[in-house]
Amino acid sequence: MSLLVKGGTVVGPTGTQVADVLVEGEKIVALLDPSFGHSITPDQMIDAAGKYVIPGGIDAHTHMELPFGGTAASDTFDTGTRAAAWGGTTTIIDFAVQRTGEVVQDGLAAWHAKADGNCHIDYAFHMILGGVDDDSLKAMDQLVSDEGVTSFKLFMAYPGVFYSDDGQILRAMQTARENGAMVMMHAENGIAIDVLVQQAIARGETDPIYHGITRPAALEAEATNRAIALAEVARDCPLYIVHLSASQALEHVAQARDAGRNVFAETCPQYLYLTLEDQLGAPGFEGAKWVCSTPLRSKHESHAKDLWKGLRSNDLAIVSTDHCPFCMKDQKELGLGDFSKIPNGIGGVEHRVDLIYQGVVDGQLSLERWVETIATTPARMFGLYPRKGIVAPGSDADLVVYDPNATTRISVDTHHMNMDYSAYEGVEIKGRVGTVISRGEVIVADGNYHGRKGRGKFLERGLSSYLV
Ligand code: DUC
Ligand code: ZN
Ligand code: ZN
Ligand code: ZN
Repeated sequence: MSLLVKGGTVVGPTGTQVADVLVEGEKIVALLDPSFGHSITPDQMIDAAGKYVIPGGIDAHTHMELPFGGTAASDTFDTGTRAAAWGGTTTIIDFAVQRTGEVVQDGLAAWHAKADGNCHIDYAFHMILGGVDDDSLKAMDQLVSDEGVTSFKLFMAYPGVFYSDDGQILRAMQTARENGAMVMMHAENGIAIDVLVQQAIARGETDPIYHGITRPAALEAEATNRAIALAEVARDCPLYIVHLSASQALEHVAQARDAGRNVFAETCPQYLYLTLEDQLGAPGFEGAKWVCSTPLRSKHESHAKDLWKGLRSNDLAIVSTDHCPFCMKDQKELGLGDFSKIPNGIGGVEHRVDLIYQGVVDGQLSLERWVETIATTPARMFGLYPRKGIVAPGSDADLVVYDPNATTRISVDTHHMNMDYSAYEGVEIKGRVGTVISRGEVIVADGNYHGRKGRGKFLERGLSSYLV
């Protein structure tokens, strides 16, 4: 089966070119210069004239079905990967969870059982360590060598749930330094945050907005700095800060990077587009829609502006979503009268490619940097390159034909995520995902869905190509 994506502007991390992209089976086999002419008669042809052809998006941070606060994230691997496909994302890296007290490999097996046969696009796993001890350190080695899981997330937040103390973090970092894995960090000082949360509740400050107010930027910055210091002590263990939201945290990352350290970070669309004031302005309990951790930051500070700058300077390498959706009904509502019981998370896996393209329209990013932050760098950072993340011969034919002249309006009425609201309701974007191809198969075209659950494959990852 051959497929020709004809006449589009192919965008890669280093430049653009008008080319016909020839696909045979699941792979890209050639990029042909149309001005030379060729006589290929493919089985299927897609006209991409006037459009961009980019590698399928890679969302390196999702939480399908994550158990949290007595409920579970509302997208299954079925609904969540289908929504991702609609939005031009053809690979996700989800977080498998070792619950505290559980054997790491059992946690991984449980995640495989959730995803197996249910995914519409390809998928891989990071592993959340719910505790660091001799057994989990040994398990880290085994996952890296045998399971294709080469990154481990630790939490400086959520005492009593996922939390690791500094000694545990240091030991995990030392192990990662030896086996080549990446340590991913949720960097917020959870011990101090819990004090602020208890004090707020005691004062009767129970509305959703107090979630953000009790998680100040200073406590994200402090934890980020501490994680960077611990990684340095672990002989420069590779460290990746997830969902970075605050300017002060970014400054610590930038400083470490300027010193040549093995420190990387991602941000998410919610921190680029949504603010604490949007949440504050919402009536009644509506603010719960935007309860996530790290929290939304104030528009009266320079966070969003600094995050865009960080994306340009590569102090922020990647945009992921931290897709962790909960419905208002029966889920966010668990926190009526007590914000600390609102399950934390925003769903956005469907909108990342569009929302970051809006950064191109707004003059924040180049076309090349758009592709790099949503596809190429995630592939390189997490050991999927060059199979994924690039439009090049030999790579998987994961392609998005992107229409810069169409518009997208985000709404709960039209999205495909299993959520009863949209965090971006009414937002309009210039640009729209057109055709989506996953391993050579057209899964979205002309506003119709042609994919199916179970076609997505588990990807064993190698080590990060960013490590020194
Ligand atoms: N943050 C969220 O918003 N949700 C799930 C976990 C996390 O760290
Ligand atoms: Zn987190
Ligand atoms: Zn710098
Ligand atoms: Zn997360």
